[in-house]
Amino acid sequence: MKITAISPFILHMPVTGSQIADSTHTLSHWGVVGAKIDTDAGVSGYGFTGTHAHLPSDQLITRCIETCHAPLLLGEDPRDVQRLWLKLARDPALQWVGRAGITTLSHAALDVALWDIKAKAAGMPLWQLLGGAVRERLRAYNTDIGWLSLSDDQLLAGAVSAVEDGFTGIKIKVGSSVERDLRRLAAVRRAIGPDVTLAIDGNGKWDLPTCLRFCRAAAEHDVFWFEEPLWYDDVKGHAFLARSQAIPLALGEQLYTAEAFAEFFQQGALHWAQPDVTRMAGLTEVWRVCEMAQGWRLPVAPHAGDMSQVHVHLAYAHPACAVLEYIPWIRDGFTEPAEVVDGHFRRPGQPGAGTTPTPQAWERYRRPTN
Ligand code: 0YR
Ligand code: MG
Repeated sequence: MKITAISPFILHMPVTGSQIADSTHTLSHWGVVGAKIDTDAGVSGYGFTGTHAHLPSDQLITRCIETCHAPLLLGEDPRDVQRLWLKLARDPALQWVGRAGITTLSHAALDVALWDIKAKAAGMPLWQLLGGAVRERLRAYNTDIGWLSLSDDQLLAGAVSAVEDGFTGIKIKVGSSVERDLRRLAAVRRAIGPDVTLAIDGNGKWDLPTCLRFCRAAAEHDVFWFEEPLWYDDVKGHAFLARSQAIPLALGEQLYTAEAFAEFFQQGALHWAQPDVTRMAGLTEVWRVCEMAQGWRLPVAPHAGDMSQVHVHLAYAHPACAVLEYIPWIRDGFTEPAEVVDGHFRRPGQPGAGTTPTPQAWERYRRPTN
């Protein structure tokens, strides 16, 4: 089998409501930015990274796909995913300009598209190709009810209705002010009762003293994890925070490499690893992080840059993945949407990686790639 064409694409799909905000970003659309890879066998694969739908920066990614990475893949056998991963990651010219950033996001999309082809060619859903399912059911947690842009009333109504819908876990955003966030955390815990897991996500906004003050008061609400309390790369700060208070720490959605995760593991600076196939160089690199987490006997909760279209396959196949994030923004744009029934992700049945867009989404959300 040979790769015959690589076509970049940009889709901008609307979020729930008109816009949402966390501590650092406000957005109205999720960017699904990636590539379709065609082969001489009639099989096509799709892969994408996730962005905040900022067209000029999305076009940097599609340009990297088109002019830098695609020429390295044309004519190759797409099923050689590990060899092709190395070919892209270790290309001397690209390594010089970026071991993280645009080049990695481009690589992420292409690596997933290759896995999609390999699984489709094998006639299997990706989880099966990865070794088969290690669990009967995969627990979902809902993030889409917890945005900082929601009023207190909206937040509480959303949390209660998610629990009524069957979710046994939710996550709310923090990082506005300690007082407001503590008030909302306490109110949500009261509304959902003691049995639902409740995580919080700071998106890297606060400094260490603010986190210490917040955690002292937050601990009584049984916080499942505190995600990205500090700046993404601050290993020392997270290591200190992990040791000085009781709430478990989660992070990784902004880390690009397995080496970056290795540092956090070695320093005891995280409890939950949150790699993302759309941020790291694809599933190939994220699998390494899952293996590393397993070695440290720590759980993985993949981050929803792909809105769980691909991670649902990973999480059914890898024993370290304990729970998966649910945000329904883009699911209807795919031929097999990530679907939660009774608080658990349905196991995908279609061959591939879950990345094939519907013709309707293709028609409706497409934006120019240059
Ligand atoms: C909005 N999930 C996250 C969204 C979300 C972000 O910036 O991208 O909140 O990806 O942190 O855990
Ligand atoms: Mg997060």
